[in-house]
Amino acid sequence: MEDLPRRKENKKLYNASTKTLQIDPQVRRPVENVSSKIQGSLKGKEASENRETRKNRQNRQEWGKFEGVYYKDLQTDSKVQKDFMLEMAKLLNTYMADQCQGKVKVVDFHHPHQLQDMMGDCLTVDAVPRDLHQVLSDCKETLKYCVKTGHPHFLNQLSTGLDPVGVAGEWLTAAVNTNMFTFEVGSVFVLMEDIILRKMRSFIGWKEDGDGIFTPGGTISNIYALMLARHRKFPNIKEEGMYGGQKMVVYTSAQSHFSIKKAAIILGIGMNNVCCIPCDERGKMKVDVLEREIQRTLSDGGVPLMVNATCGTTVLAAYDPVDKIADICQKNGIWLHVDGAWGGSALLSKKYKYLLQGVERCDSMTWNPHKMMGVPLQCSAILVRNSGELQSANALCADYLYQTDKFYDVTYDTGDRSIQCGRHNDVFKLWLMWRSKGDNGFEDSINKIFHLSRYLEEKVKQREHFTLVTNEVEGPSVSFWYEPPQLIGQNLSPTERRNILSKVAPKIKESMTLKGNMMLAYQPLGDLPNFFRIAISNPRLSESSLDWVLDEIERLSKDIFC
Ligand code: ABU
Repeated sequence: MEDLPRRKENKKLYNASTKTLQIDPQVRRPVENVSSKIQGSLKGKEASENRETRKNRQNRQEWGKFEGVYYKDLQTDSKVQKDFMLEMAKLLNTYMADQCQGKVKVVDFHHPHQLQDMMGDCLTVDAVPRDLHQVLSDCKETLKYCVKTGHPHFLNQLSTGLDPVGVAGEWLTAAVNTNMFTFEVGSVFVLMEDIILRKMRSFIGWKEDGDGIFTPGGTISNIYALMLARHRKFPNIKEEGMYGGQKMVVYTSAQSHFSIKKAAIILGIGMNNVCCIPCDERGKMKVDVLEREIQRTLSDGGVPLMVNATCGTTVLAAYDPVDKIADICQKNGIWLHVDGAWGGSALLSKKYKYLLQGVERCDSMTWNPHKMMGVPLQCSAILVRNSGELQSANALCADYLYQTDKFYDVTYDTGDRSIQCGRHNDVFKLWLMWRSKGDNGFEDSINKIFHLSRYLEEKVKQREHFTLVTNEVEGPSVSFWYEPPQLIGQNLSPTERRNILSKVAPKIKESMTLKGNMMLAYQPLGDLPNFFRIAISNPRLSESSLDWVLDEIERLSKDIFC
């Protein structure tokens, strides 16, 4: 891949006389410039073919033996298959090692159609097969543009890091390529799922048999919870639908995840019947308001269906007071769901499990090991206190799949409790990591993640021009504003200051992404203007890498706002 001309990245954006931040049109639209340069020198298909030839030349020495060797040869020659897979393993191993050691950039960002131009023929799929040399080159080229989510400076999401055992588990899962719906094909993985779900339930504090299933992410887990709540209250909806029923109301904090509203939409409850309870300054649900809203629903003739208590909100990582919410749910006979997608893993730590105090009183809990436990995406579980509820809500007993006259114990055919038919095996990588780390290893990781977040919180407190959004950080996410000194001391009204502040984080984010050396998240929250969020889920991070991130924010800001 030739080095393309880089765009001019930063311009002075603050206009002191008008007290505004300018959006530089050159920075906003770099793509056309770069792409027209490419197209000016090399035209269309010819250009793309030339690029492919160049790339092939570079890779020829490495993978020369695969030239003229095709997919069909993989199927007939076991040596070809073995050599091909070994080359892939080498490629992926280098990819993982380089990013985890911070040897490469976090991202080599290009706008969509720029990337399309650059990758050229690597992206098209047509009638003629490519040889395996090309296939390996395609993989290498693809990896070049992937965001390096295992890099110590990738802090953009709640899921970060790259666990080698977890990745090995995912490889094995892909190689086995089985389905989880029945024991006859899911086999040992069905047993592992049972063991891991039991283990997770035991960390919640449930002693009895319960229920659970791995799902394609926290949103789906939350949808399951609402479906179960509805099924318990109105079991006939499964057959009859919801025509003419009573209005059902779901309660969740204003800072909870949007998936609660999605669940209400999907299940026909309606997003306007999701009552968003305001939060205190730390982002925790105000329980007195919850109680009032439930009474209001009852006096209006509605049915309070479910309360969702978030343990680890998406932005501030706040934990709702589960115990107090459980009191209210118990008094009013309401299903209590805990969305612990982000913060549920604190249960693995004796030091931090207090954050979920009362969790054993909930009816269901979402817990995403692909976040704080560092399991490769995707790995999310819905855990249910009472056994049989998933089966009762979902079972259709398809007799081509879940025959009751099979020769083995069909209670191990777990698929009918799912809303899916075919289901990916998400448990093996988690099981393998749990085998290799043990409870103690996971506890150490969680403690380290929390320690790092406390360290970062302290550093943000100490640094000039950095301000924490909340002074009492609970989960391992640290949210803060950075106010460039160039903007401070200006004679700004609060509104002007707020308007400028709201543009600072997006501008610094743009700059870091184009430079490619780190990625952080930013967002507004209610009335609060944009701020950075650093969520820590990679236990391989160090204090010095976090210091570097704060330094880099200052450096980038200097370039932009000087
Ligand atoms: N499901 C919430 C994910 C949000 C994030 O990774 O930033």
